[in-house]
Amino acid sequence: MTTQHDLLVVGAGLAGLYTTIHAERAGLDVLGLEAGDDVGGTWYWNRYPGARCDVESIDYSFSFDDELQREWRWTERYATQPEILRYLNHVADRFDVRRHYRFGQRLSAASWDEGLQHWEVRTETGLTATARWLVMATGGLSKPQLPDLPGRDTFAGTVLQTSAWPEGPVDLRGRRVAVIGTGSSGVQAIPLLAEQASELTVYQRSANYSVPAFNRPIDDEEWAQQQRALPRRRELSWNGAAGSPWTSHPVPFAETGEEERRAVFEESWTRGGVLFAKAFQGLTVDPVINDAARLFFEEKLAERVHDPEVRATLTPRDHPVGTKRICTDSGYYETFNAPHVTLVDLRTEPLAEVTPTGIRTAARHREHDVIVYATGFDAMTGALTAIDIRGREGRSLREDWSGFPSTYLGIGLPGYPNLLVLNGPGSPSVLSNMALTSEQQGDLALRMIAHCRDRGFTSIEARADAAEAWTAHSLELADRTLFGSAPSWYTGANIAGKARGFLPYIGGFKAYIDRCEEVAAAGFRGFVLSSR
Ligand code: NA7
Repeated sequence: MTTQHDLLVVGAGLAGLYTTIHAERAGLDVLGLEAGDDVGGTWYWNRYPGARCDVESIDYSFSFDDELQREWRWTERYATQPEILRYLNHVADRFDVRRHYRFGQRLSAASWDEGLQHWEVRTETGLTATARWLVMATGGLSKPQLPDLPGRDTFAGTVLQTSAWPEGPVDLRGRRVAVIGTGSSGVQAIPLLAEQASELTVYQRSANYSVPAFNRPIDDEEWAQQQRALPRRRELSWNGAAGSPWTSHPVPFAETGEEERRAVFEESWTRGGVLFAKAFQGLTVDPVINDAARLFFEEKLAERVHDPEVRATLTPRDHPVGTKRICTDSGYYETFNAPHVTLVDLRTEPLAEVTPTGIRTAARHREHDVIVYATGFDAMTGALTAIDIRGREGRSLREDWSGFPSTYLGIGLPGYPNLLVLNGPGSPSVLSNMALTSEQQGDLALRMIAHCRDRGFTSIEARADAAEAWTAHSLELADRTLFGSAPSWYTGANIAGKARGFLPYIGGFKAYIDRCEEVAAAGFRGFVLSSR
């Protein structure tokens, strides 16, 4: 039986949960569909050892409910995956949101019915439903990428993937473990895998910049202090470029002397992780500042890795600092000082094939009992193009997005009325704190719906020219930075055949909010509103 609703929300991660909670409050009949068997989104799937958020726990949490903010006590500066998943379960319980969801329901198709002015969706298990509004809260990093390596499926040992890690303990003691991939996931997992494995071999294609998290437990005193500072911290985050309270050094790089520069780099280093890229304004724009950051990083690396050859392999060569997301680690580089850990440089020793017993490179064969793939995601578009989405006159999103995706503010797609994409390409979300961007995106979607309902419109659709202009603006801003020179998932470079271009909006969270507010205040300028 096909059920009928006002709104379908796909996904039960941060954005989906927020939207569903607030849709109910707005009096909408909402059905949530989630591929996982419970809430959590990213934090449901990515259960690999060492998985942590690289945004501080106090910031990476909902701000919409003061009691929720006060009652949830984070235990560490950077929360682990289990703790974030517990938090999202707490949110789901507290706002009784699960009753709106059907779990274990992965969307396979969605099509717009122009006559009935609604979306009809189907899941892989055959569930069907209709609704006037379809909110896609499917996540920016949720379509895993498993490389098509020769012989991949012949491996007779254990195959693990960071983004689909099994529930419950995985015993790797005494086993010869290989890891392919050294992005954030690999960098977080490797130190913990090394603690268990008898031999750990890391196959690295590109070296990344990784900065220690300087993680620590939050004691009662720090917690009390954080609570006192929270209102101000939130205010700074909502007005900041990345949804967090941190800002760059107030003095421009060019006006600082050597000593001041070192002090600034040192301070931002000890802030930890991705915050290093914020040391100076323009660090990811100006090659001179970037190079100074690179030299500082390389000095730190020399302190962390003893063997000069291993260190050289771990030194990033293919991108400026911060133009791929800086990894936030806990003992990553130090792991390579251990005698049972081997680093294989796939640049000099390309991977030839996976065999039933291990991995063969151009140089030799190595035996493994376990292969861990930490090979990333088809970011920002992959979760949507995996679904057969059909808009007006049967047009296909998969086809439309075989080139670079054109969106209006990330949320609106020309040709797809009432399809609202949260944290989509053209939004700043993956460059920002997802907890706050999810609130902003959920609100924007619900405001668009309310605007239509209050005025008797049955559909809202981004105009093609508005989407083109927004996308061109977004690409133009990215062109002014060093980001385009990095072969990253931000630009689609990690997926063979994917159209290249900087996918997120780089103008900053606050600038984006301001633009959304202008558009909303002008009656959702740039969208076509109609009634049938
Ligand atoms: P990433 O950052 O995309 O990293 C994937 C890693 O896997 C990266 O080192 C890739 O090398 C490597 N990779 C991918 N395909 C291959 C093949 N075929 N052979 C060898 N190595 C390969 O994904 P993560 O999951 O680590 O992190 C994603 C985001 O999640 C992160 O930025 C945070 O925002 C949270 P490459 O660099 O492409 O040469």
